[in-house]
Amino acid sequence: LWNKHQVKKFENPDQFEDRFISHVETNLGRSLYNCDDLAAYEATSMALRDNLTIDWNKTQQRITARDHKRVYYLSLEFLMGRALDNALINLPSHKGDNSGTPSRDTVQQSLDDLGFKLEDVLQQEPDAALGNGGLGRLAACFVDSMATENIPAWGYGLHYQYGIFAQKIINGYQVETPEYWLMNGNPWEIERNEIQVPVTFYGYVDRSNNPTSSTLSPAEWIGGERVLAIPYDFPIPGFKTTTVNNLRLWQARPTTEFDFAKFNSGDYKNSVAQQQRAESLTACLYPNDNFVQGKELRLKQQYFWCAASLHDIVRRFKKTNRPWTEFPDQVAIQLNDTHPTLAIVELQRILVDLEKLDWHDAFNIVQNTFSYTNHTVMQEALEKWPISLFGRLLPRHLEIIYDINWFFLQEVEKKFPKDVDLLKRISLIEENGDRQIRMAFLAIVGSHKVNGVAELHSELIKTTIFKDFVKFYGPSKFTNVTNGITPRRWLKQANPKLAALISEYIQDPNDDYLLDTSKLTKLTQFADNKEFQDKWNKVKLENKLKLADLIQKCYDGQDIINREHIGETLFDIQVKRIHEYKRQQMNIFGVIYRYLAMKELFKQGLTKEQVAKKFPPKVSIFGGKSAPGYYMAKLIIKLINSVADVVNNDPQIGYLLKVAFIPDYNVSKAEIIIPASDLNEQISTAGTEASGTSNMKFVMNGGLIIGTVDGANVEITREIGEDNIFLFGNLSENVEELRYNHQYHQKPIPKELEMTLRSLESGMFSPENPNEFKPLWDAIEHHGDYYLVSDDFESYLATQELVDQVYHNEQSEWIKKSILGVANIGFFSSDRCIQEYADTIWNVEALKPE
Ligand code: DL6
Repeated sequence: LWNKHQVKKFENPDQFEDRFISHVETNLGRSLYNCDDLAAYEATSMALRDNLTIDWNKTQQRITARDHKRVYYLSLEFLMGRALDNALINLPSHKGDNSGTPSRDTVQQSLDDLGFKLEDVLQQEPDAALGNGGLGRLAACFVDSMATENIPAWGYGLHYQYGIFAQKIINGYQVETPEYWLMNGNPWEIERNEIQVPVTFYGYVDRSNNPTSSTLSPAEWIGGERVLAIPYDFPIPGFKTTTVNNLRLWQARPTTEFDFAKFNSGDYKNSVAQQQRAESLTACLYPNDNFVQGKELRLKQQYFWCAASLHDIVRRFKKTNRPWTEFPDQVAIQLNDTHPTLAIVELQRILVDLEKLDWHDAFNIVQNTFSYTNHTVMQEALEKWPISLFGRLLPRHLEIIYDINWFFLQEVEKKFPKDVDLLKRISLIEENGDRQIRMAFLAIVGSHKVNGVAELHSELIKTTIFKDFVKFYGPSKFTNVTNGITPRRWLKQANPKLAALISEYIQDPNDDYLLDTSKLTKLTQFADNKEFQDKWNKVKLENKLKLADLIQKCYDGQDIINREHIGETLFDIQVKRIHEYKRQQMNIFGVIYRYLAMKELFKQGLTKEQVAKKFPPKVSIFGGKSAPGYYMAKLIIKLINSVADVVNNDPQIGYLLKVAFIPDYNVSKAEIIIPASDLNEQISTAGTEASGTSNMKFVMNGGLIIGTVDGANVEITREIGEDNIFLFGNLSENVEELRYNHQYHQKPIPKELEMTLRSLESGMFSPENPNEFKPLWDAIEHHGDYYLVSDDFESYLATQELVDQVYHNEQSEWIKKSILGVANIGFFSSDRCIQEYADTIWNVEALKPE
């Protein structure tokens, strides 16, 4: 009977249209005559989700039937962006396939026939913005690649009601507004009410049944507060495969144990208080990037998510009836930063307290199961939790951490007897002042591999923050997996015209290069080809016009960019979180200097054409959010907007220099912004940006980098050649000494920077309050210039001059560099990363559909 009634995927445009109409009329309860773009988006998404769900079921059955090892990727952030276009790109048939199966183009045609424009329908979807920046978007690229590479994998995260805030710019200042992305429901998620995992907090540890009273023996944790974790599942399609993986996001719900006593006694408010508290647990994403705030609610989020995910993972494993010793053969858990480190402790608790394993056998299983990715060396981003808070929330987990530490320190002592300083430095507990748990250290001890995210970063962690661990474990526990991005979204979806041009010239009508990005090297032969260069340039121009439209919309219809001159205007873009270490302040200082220098030339009587010779047309584009409590970052945003106000309204300057700040930078805006760049800024202080991933996205879209020798810029240079990137600035090995010098010697700052800072002081950009930007110049002149702006400013300006010269005087050279960048960026596909993780860390093989 089951076979007779098998649910079928739509396989041709006609069936797609049937499915679409059926969703409109039944699920949405609308008629086709009363179907707007939003309903069309919902019905299209549901039709596609139907197909994906069928493949999802088959994928899961296949994994279970083969008893195959699974990977679990634990990340507090998944910055997914929009799902519909991504699902369309991943539809099974492609150009050259005559099977009639709908491709993105045929769905577009069907929608057209039904009276809708795909472009408008796609716009209806809000971004799933459940992340802050690079770390969250990396997780999104990874789930895409794991499905594409047929790795049996699940992502686990939280189903925040409010993702990252929506950024508004009011009078030049960032204002945060909540964004309820689930306002219209979400056709991409399946709420699974049949699964409800209880999660406990607070309470005490009961040892009355334990004759030894040792913390190493099973104990009972009597929790004080209980909530339920409900999963929401998102199908994750792969490219050119029917593998569909799962992203499971947990949402907190109150238990049904409603306090009737309080209710009956008329205490209505308190009878529901606990219910409300439960729901607030997963209400909001913490909006900090590379910074920890140390709030109790955040720790609760972390435990809630780890406990629910592990419960799920263990339940699935137990169904195999294998002995516990085989757990690491069946399960690999990757910790995306230290946020999920509690999973290590929770698994140890499950094995010792619930499954009654010997403590050491259990910890052996734990270590062989987990691996940890570090994403930052910055002190302010390394998680530490005060013992007092931790012990109150998770009393049994604290005991387990003490035991892990006890055995670990014993091993260290054995290997390095009497090195008390080492013991202090390496302990999982920081003893200075308020005692705190060092989560990164716990993640290292509980894992079998630790990786950084670019070569330079992976070396840095070994010589700085984790130096003692390398001394103890030896270097082999530490490895590198350089980050990557999915070329499906960041080339095909974001830049369809460039993708079409590439597939035409490298004669790859089926887009196989999106799976094997080494095929992009075939572009090298066309790097000097005039016809190809012209076509390349035309695509760039079209993308720049699209971005000009977006900017115009952001500026309420004011057309900042002169379209007549757009072809000769260099689009110089820096989009990323606003952070002092990423140095948007240096970029805007550079813009100010350029403006002042241009004004000086005008003052000397030069004509516009003469000024343009020295400072050719350029638009400096910024985008990015600041953490709400990050004063300096917010001031940088204000400065950018204030400079834009002055420069954009200076008739003498006109189209020669414009500045734009695009509010509310997110994934779908990035898909418009990145393909339009000529130049992109990757200018972090050397040694601070672990990898960066927008650098890869820009190069994949034909943008050239101006950047420091930092993060993945180093390997990008190696891959694309140093002639095709504009590097400048001090190297990471000199940073410590430069910082030291700033503290102890007054070094004169370069005259260009001096001129810039004095213009700020004069009130040129803040006439009502000349002191408004004081903290920015003070940071450089009086507070040690921690981010070394004064040390890199001259070489930054000199390199910008070189950029102008090549862009304007050697156009063909510029395009050649752009083509060679794309040709050699293949290494940075996230498919390559996932293969490296699978081979060297997870020990898992692909499981291909038959
Ligand atoms: O690895 C992804 C991404 C890197 O590309 C960035 O360079 C790095 O800053 C970022 N790190 C974080 C760390 N935050 N925490 N926690 O977001 O990771």
